Amino acid sequence: CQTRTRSVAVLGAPFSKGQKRRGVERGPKAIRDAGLIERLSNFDYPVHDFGDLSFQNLENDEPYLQVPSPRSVGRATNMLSEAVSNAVAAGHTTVMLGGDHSLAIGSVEGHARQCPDLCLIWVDAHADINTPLTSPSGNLHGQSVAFMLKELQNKMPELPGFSWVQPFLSAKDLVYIGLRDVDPGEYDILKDLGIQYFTMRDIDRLGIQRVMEVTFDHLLSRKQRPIHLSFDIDAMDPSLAPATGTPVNGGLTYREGIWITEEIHNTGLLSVMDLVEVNPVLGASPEAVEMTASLAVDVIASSLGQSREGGPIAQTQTLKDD
Ligand code: EXY
Ligand code: MN
Ligand code: MN
Ligand code: MN
Repeated sequence: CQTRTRSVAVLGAPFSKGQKRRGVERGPKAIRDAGLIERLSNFDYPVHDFGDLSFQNLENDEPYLQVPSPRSVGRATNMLSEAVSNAVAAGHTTVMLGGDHSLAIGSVEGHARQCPDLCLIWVDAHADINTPLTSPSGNLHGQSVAFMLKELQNKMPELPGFSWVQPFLSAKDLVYIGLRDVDPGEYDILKDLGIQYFTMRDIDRLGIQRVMEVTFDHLLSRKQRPIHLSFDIDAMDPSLAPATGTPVNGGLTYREGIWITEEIHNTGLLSVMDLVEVNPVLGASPEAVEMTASLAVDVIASSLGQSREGGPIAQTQTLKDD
């Protein structure tokens, strides 16, 4: 995690076994078809599209407790972790296209291998912090953060496929933005661990500008550190992002979403981002899919410096080790 060059890596992760609906594995293609690479090539830094990872189908992946496909998710996230770690080591600002949100276990872990002092901004309608024991659905895309947190280590059963991942993140190094559908077990965890989070109600009350100020105060006031942005498209209002598996009304407006990503870009510290849960099979029409995928492109472009102000969009930045 030393020098960040002016280059971007795009990595597709066509994977859907962290939840039960089909189609989210086609997210990377939908986002590329909406013009991602062309959009990024307008920027004045090189863009490396590493294509899509290929995930094999695992036979005999029986549920563990009530968790479906644990070995498939374990293996896919392990593969993704390697790929993200390599991309970061090569000096790229890395963009991971999902796929479902269980993939973040791999992308954040791989990022943390190169940048152990990273902080995590999780933009989502959901907290994705169930443990296999609190989860109402069993789905691993609703549990990703629980695998990362050191404080939850003794609450996590050993899941087949996950022996490769050890918790690596502290609760204080995480901020949520956009929450509006939190399970009872998740609420207890958020409160017990004192995690900083902003629900949609908090955004209504404070305004998105203040929310971002407090976010950066919380994560960056002691020292500058690399940011991992994990952006679930269902954070956005379903009127803007209908093609997703678990839509929840009352989400971020377009301008709130773009404010978040512009402010993250402006820190100069974005190191890896995920854009997940675009499911082209769930759109009610081709237009609904196109709208969702081009919103994903806007969110990514804005995170990487596309500005409503115009002007130069890319700067070389250097992150120094401690
Ligand atoms: N909290 C619910 C569960 O754990 O099943 C729903 C999780 C949906 C997760 C989405 C992708 O962010
Ligand atoms: Mn999510
Ligand atoms: Mn979500
Ligand atoms: Mn800039």
